[in-house]
Amino acid sequence: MTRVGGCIMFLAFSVLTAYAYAQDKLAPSGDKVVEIKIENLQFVPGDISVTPGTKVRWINLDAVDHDVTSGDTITGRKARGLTKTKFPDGNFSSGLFGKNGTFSTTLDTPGEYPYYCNVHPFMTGVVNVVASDKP
Ligand SMILES: [Cu+2]
Repeated sequence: MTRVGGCIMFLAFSVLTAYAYAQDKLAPSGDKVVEIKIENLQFVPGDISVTPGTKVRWINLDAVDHDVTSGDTITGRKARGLTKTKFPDGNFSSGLFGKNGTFSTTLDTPGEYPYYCNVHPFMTGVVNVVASDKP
């Protein structure tokens, strides 16, 4: 290797190292992401527990559009005769997203966050935000 070549290699290594360091700085330590898949008209897993500040990301693997709306629904036999069966609580609402689309939200306050899909109200899930490391 020539001396110039070695210098260029060293420079490239330095720049890459600095870049990696800068990238690392952008993501605060403890920045966690948990993914929930939407597949076959189901949220998978449908019930998860995360620590406060975790980013929860839903990814739609179905060919049809879905959304993620926090709140509760009443479905099936229990819904008969009811004029209102969806009860959004306003914590989060994704709007429709299609195949391979994602929606993310970060929940900082411990609690139970039920959610559903507006198009398919039988699709429900819950995110439990618990302060402990071991839910
Ligand atoms: Cu849906």
